[in-house]
Amino acid sequence: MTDPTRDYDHLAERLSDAGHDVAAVERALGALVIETPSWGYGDSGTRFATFQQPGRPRDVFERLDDAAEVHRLTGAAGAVALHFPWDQVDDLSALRRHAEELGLRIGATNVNLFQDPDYKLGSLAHPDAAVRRRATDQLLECVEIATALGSTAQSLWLADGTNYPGQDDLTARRRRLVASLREVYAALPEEQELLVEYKLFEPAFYATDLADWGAALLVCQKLGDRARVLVDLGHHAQGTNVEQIVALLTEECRLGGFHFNNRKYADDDLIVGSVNPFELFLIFCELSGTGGPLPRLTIDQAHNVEAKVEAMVLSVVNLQESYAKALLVDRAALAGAQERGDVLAGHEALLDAYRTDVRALCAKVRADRGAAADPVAAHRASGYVERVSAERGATAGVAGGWGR
Ligand code: RM4
Ligand code: MN
Ligand code: MN
Repeated sequence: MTDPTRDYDHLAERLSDAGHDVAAVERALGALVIETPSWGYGDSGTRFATFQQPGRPRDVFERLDDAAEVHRLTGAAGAVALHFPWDQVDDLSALRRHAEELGLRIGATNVNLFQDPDYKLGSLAHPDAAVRRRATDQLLECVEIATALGSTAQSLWLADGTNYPGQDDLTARRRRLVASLREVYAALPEEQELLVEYKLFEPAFYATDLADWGAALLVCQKLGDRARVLVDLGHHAQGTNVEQIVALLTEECRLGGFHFNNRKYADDDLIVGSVNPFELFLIFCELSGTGGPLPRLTIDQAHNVEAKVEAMVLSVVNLQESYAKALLVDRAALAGAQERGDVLAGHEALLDAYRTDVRALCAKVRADRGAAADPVAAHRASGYVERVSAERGATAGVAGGWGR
């Protein structure tokens, strides 16, 4: 972009001429809220190595500071999802206050039911009733934590499953899981929803208890209206049509939210939109197609080699741009083509929007909100990383995530 103002003027004029309500698109874009994950700011790695980042946050307060920096730059990241016990503190009200002072609110609370040695064979579906009790109590405690923090969602990803055929009874595991979740759902305050995430495999290699959207949806239907499915972009088999899952769950009023990341092979947790931007656009086409409110949109990333805050900023920017493109789909042309059975015209209606360079539009929306026109460049120029590196020290602290 050479001259952002001129680029914007050209684009706005072209879009208006094509019949778009540019002000309405800008309003929708300005209202986008992305939750960033506290666990995405600490060090994380693969099973081979965890590399320490300069300026890595030492605790959840500093993770919130980093999240605030992402929000300052993008204007669209005003909520932070937390993970417990990774983000455990003695004084929850101090944590809530810290978030509010930074202009943030607490997003979904996630419970970690996968690292404790007791959970080796599962948590809510564990064969031993005592372990199930412990896991259920931990989740109930997280419901109370959420209440104290003003969070309105309990987000649940289970590592439960088996590695070998015959290791456990598949039907019995499902019954135990449903029974444990019924107890939690019954204790859920009105203002909280239960988001049920699924994942094809890993850490269980033979059978995962909640392996796909169907398994998650069936459990949600057993629990009640406030139980909804959460889609994580890294949790499907290769080739799965995720946008169709979005359409289906939206239609059933069971799409609770998204965990955005990107992948090439498995649950790679890469920067959003880095590998498959067209899929991301198609997902936003489905999310915004009904005209209803967007579900909870969260980033779930665990970078190992890229700079954390910068990677998060780029993810938010990529989400803004995908959403902007989806808002530019000529819905009337699309519907007309579909009615006429004009296959390529329908496809072109999508491609037209996808190929629009929306960067100047997004830059304008960010600048209007007091954020940065070019957030990555602004972040690099701000000296933020250098400043927090000096404050926090190069090696001090413990990661709130995989790096522990
Ligand atoms: C899982 C899943 C969960 C996240 C953990 C850390 O793969 O995506 O959402 O909480 O990782
Ligand atoms: Mn996830
Ligand atoms: Mn994941």
